[in-house]
Amino acid sequence: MASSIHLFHTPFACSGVIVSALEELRLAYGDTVIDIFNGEQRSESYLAVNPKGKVPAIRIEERVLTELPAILWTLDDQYGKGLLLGTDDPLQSLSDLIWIADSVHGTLRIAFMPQRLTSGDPEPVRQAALQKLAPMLRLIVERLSASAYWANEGWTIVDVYLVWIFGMCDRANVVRQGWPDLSSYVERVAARPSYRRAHARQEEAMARSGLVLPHG
Ligand SMILES: N[C@@H](CCC(=O)N[C@@H](CS)C(=O)NCC(=O)O)C(=O)O
Repeated sequence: MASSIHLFHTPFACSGVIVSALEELRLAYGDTVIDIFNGEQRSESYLAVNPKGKVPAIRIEERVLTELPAILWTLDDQYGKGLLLGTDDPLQSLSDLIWIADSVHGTLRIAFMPQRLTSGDPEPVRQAALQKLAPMLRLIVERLSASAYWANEGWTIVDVYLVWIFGMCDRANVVRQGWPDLSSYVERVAARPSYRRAHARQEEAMARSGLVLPHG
């Protein structure tokens, strides 16, 4: 029997990685848009779903899951068996997802919104985050410059998360000096049918909810 899946997300935020995963697996799901740009993640009704006050959250049957790596592992395990994380070494994909979600995304968030961490001048906080981020991004771009996808065996959902990270880098004004040209990598990942369906689905969710992205 098909399971009931409901995603709480903000179009084109990191929750878009989960939309891509659901589309890759061709799963049917309902969704609720959470407007994180206007504080809806801290509303009483959403905190009842995810007390951590972040998107994404996903309800599969009666269970609510949060944290991108845990959600992706669960979707792969229950519905994909390697379709998201690859078949060669899914545990390595999980480990990489945890590193991206925790270290890379976590540090990038500080570079993007340093004012959240200080009531004083945010610039030194931003600079410290950028400095911490630099070796992580170097590791990522060097690896991608030598292979078509993050995993040797080919596309995994890790690539979708990395493409989202690169978009965030641009919004956080991370200087790409010394980086190899990643445009063909980004185009390759964005050309995947599930990515395109996920894009359309998020556009549709935006139109339905009236959400406006602050960064256009
Ligand atoms: N550790 C969480 C992080 C999720 C996260 O950072 N979500 C952002 C959107 S990309 C969010 O909800 N931001 C709202 C806020 O921080 O108030 C995960 O892996 O799912």
